[in-house]
Amino acid sequence: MIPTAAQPRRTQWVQHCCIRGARRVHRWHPLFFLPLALVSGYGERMLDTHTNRPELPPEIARRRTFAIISHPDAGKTTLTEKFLLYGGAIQMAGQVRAKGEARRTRSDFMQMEKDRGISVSASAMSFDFKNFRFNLVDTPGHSDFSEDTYRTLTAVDAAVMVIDGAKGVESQTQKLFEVCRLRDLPILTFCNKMDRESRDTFEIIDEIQENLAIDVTPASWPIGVGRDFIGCYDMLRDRLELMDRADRNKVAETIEIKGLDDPQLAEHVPEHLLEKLLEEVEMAKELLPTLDPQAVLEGHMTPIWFGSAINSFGVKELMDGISSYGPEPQPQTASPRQIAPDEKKVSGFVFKVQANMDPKHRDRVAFVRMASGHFKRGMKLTHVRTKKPMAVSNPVLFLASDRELAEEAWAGDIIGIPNHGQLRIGDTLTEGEALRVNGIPSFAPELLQGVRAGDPMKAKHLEKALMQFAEEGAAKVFKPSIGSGFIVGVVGALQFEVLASRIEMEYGLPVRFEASQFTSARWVQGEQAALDKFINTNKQHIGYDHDGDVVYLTRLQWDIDRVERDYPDLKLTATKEMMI
Ligand SMILES: Nc1nc2c(ncn2[C@@H]2O[C@H](COP(=O)(O)OP(=O)(O)OP(=O)(O)O)[C@@H](O)[C@H]2O)c(=O)[nH]1
Ligand SMILES: [Mg+2]
Repeated sequence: MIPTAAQPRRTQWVQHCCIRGARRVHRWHPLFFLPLALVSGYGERMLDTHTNRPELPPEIARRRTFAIISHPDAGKTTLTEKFLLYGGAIQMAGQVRAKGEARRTRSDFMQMEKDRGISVSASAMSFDFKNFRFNLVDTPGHSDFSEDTYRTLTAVDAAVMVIDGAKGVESQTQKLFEVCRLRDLPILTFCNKMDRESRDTFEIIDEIQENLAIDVTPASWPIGVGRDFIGCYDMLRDRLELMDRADRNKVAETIEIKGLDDPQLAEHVPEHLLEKLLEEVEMAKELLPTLDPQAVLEGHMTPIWFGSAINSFGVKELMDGISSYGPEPQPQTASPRQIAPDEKKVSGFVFKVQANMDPKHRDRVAFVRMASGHFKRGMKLTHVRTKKPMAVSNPVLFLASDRELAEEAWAGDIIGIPNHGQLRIGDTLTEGEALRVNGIPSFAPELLQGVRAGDPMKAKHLEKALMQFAEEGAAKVFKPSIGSGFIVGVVGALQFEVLASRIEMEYGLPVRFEASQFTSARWVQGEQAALDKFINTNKQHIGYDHDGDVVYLTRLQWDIDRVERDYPDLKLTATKEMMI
């Protein structure tokens, strides 16, 4: 064994793992000592989910609904593009790398996303891959938009966590991971950008295990890094996947081999890389847990694939992994009872609303996750919040940047329902039963700014635009009871920029955001008489949100404490429950 630079560190790691590994084996991996091939059953569905739940109808069982999450810039949108490419949804993936006009990705549909090369809003896409139907949501990584990402996580059954091979587990990855854990979401990991100088493979795996407290099992093992990166050894199927650097959209070349001592390996892997590969794979097989499908479904273990999204490398293996080890549509928490995906009756809930998504269709679309049943176009569903019937006559499926009329949808699918503002985030649709899906988060607005139209004559137009964004959930909008203008509340500063850009693009209105005299907003609830008295004595602090609900605006925490003390009959809250 030739000592390498990474040797001393790795030895430490080995010692550290031997101790921990032994513990892990007993805790999670009764199958650890069985040959890998017997355990994994990769490729076919061999999952034994050990539950008493009846088998799902095949149409539901073939659905995989997941979000792609990570720290900004790890490559989520690029990966989404390649998914679409392999799913046959688009001919040629757009170049995420190109900024400005040249950038034309399918999931970043807003102008600002195209200009800046960052995602500011979650977007859904449906496509077939082999026998499976994937419903994928690409999420923004920037924390200023995390409300959107957190809501998305309520609508999916699993998450693909993307890690930048050079950066490892970053702050936002950690936060999002915690949210997934709260919801017990299974997580599959993709370590991206292996074509660049990246960290030692063991180090990356260890960092995930340590920081996120989850078992990591390598589904593939990278061969070389940076310029030397030539592909991966598929740990689940014992074969080589070699990357084609010349053609970014080309599917990797697969070479079947018979185990690690197959002489064919030497024909494809240069000597200096082969030695390291053999040593590392042997060590990984010895020290790291073997893939346990049940532990993945329970969220205790994450399989990791290595690749390079921009070079389309490792993506297909990840997709196979999602098909084989990702969960089927799961039951949905709701009150007064849980909703099972195989219930005959149709139900679904709104987790996102987006206006003016496409300049060709100037309307508002509610993103609905189907929770149960087999939905058919034209069905009349009950809008539980208002108890009104709603004929869903033109639901859409999101296909790449286009939409197509959805003739049907099954539990697990994400469809769009165009509407005129009736559908709000958190709303549930059923065939009559008063079920309400709960747990959709709402963040307190942390930054407040005043907003004015560049042209004072356009104040009415501005009001319309702001109300639209408030209903969409993109911002909180308050109209102070004294004076003119509006106050906008958001979670992160970048949201102001997105709003300004959208108001200009979508409504043709240049606007100015400016410092506001207020810094905090609290919704005020209570008996009408107590509320009226409060409003009358605090006029200069009172505002109304887009629903006409009363909000107390101030810049002092002291004021809030005072109101709470002086008005014990009133309740002040930093967030407003979306579902009334
Ligand atoms: N070298 C290299 N660059 C990549 C790879 N994948 C993505 N990138 C680049 O990384 C940058 C960020 O990629 P995106 O896909 O926009 O990242 P994202 O995670 O969607 O970013 P946000 O949505 O803003 O959080 C782009 O410039 C990509 O071209 C890769 O495999 N190798
Ligand atoms: Mg993105």
